[in-house]
Amino acid sequence: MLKSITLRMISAPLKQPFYNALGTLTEREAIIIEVKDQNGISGWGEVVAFSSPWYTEETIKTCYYVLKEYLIPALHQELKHPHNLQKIFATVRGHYMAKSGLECAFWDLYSKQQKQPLYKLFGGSREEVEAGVVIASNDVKKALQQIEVYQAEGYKRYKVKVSPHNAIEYISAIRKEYEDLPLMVDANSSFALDNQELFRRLDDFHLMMIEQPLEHDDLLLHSELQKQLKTPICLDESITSFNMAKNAIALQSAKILCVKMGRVGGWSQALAIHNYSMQHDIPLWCGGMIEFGISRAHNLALATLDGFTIPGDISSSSRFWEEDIVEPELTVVNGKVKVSAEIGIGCQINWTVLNKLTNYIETFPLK
Ligand code: OSB
Ligand code: MG
Repeated sequence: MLKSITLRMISAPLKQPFYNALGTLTEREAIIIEVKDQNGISGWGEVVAFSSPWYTEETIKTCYYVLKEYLIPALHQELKHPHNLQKIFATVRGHYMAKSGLECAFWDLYSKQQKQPLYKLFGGSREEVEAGVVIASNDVKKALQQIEVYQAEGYKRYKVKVSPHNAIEYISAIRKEYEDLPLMVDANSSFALDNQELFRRLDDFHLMMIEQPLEHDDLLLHSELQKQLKTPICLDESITSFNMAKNAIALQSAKILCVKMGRVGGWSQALAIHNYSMQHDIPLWCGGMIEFGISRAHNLALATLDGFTIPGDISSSSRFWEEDIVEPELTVVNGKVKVSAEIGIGCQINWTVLNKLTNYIETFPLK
């Protein structure tokens, strides 16, 4: 039997500003969701929408509203299995980021009730996961310095945020120093199909992939571009749900997909994308959202599944935060993260940090 759901609004400054083609981020808000059962066991989820709609339509405030007004009131104490959430959530169109936070909290709770590590529920087989990191700098020299630091930690994949104005400058400087670095770029939809010269030059840097070069909702244009490129396209922003992934694969809009559980609606959708992509030989990696330790722990569990063959945005807690809200913090050692053998998401709440970052709390008893 379920008891209550608690929403905590938190915020924390980033250690360094996060520069990308769409804007600059210096501060992160999130909603931390706790689902409690009658035995006092808690499951944890995190809403990874941003404070404003620069990257997805949803924001922290739209998520809070939809959770409070629609998703939480649709739940009841007798909810037996997290699988049943899909049907309940289908009464609300879209709002996948709000749904994801809540669904993730239920899966964590369920796996704790079953006394199992979460990743084992879904057949995850890896005990460690290869880690990738993002370079989101406004200066080539600083980007090179960051790569040097991350190389010392052994990261297996380097994703550089670029715009049409700086892509060649960044990538040629990096390739000059690191000929064989596993390198990719993320354009965050800032390129246009007629940037022919830019694509021709990028194609010569043996990049692992170009992430979301074109508009966030244009699968046809990506399909057109992929025909002209040697370098694989990876879709990020475009993959908002299982159906979008299915459509992108059918249209050959990308050769690789980035799965962000926090954006596609949680575990059920992420698993559907995983299974479908494996059937169609589309390699996957797990995308990050500059999130706190709870969402990272869910992502890490997702990345243990067989279809996730490319190192994702799985970086140490210390990449973004002075202190994370979980303990132990997520730590990359020799380019890998060990998957916890503990039940659920495999980490505890660091209450000192969580309380310090919390701006607002509301608890909803379940009827
Ligand atoms: O486009 O992949 C993106 C972070 C926030 C919003 C969008 C993106 C990102 C990242 C991932 O690049 C960073 C991370 O969490 O490691
Ligand atoms: Mg991206």
